[in-house]
Amino acid sequence: MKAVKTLGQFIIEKQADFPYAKGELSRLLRDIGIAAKIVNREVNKAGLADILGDAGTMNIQGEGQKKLDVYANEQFISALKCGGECCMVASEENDDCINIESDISKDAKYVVAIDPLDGSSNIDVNVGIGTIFSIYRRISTEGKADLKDVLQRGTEQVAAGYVIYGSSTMLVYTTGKGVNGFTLDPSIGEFCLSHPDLRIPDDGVIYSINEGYYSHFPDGVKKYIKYCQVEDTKTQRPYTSRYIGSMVADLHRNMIKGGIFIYPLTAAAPNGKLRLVYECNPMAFIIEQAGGKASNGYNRILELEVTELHQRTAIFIGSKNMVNKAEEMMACFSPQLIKKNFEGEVCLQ
Ligand code: AHM
Ligand code: MG
Repeated sequence: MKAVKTLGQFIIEKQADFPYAKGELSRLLRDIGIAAKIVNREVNKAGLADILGDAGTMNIQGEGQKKLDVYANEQFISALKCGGECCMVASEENDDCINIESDISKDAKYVVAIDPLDGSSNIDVNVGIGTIFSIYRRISTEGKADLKDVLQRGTEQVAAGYVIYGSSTMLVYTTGKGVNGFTLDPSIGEFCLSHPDLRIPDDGVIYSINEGYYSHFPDGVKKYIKYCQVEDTKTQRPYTSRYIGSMVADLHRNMIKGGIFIYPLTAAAPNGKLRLVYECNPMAFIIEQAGGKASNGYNRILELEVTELHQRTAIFIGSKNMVNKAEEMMACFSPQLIKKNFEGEVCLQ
């Protein structure tokens, strides 16, 4: 019988790769794993416990918060506070960064950016949802950690990961040395290594995009969608369209099977919908570490300048050759032209 390796054992084993590491990052990852298990327990009870539906509040982006959004946010923040390895948290659900001012956290080296529950619109209908997290080393040297600690380029991430609450619950993470996936075994309450050294195929046959917005996409995106739909046996086209509407679930599937996920600029969201700091950068880090590619259509996501906590971006992410092809088609239409076209459009919102 194959020996089981838990997330905790794996993290300790990997710490040996960094001889001068003091175990802080390992403990931080462990804290995130614990919070993920607590959130998973509630997600699994959704429908039984009074946890479905709207919380009756809005986040800074004007999006209605679900009860589970709020619950997950509280759980992750509380785990990070109690763990003592994180001095500041930035969350999709909070307008500003949260300084952790406990005695055990005062010398903490790390800041965490998090989307506690991504894919909120799927919460009430038993469809896969996720948590996305990104870890940076604090760069400010005096006083409390501040905004600049979290406004670092994606290339500066120390670790990133996601949890997918799906048909089974998985935690997938990278510290810049490949990607590993752990499945939660509910019988022992532990994440166990199930997907060592995850690699995304260079090519795929799945494209994932909300085609309902087709008429409001930039021309380069329309051109790429048409390319996906054209018959060509050599490149296995037409491709298959798969879109769940939960970035974590869509990307997890595409990472395993090969595919591209696109959330472009649209007339309704001229700066993109997805957030750079706690959605796109961590996912880009993971996908690149798995051998894939992530771009805003023109430039590498991880190199984009970060100026705002809740900054949005377009994203084209997944199998390397598919993203290259999409970029090739975007190159025919400059970002300036896209903006100009949007200005002439009727806004959806
Ligand atoms: P959320 O963070 O409010 O849940 O929104 C992010 C989600 C992504 O998971 C998903 O890819 C996208 O929004 C779906 O948006 P749309 O419904 O516009 O296709
Ligand atoms: Mg989100």
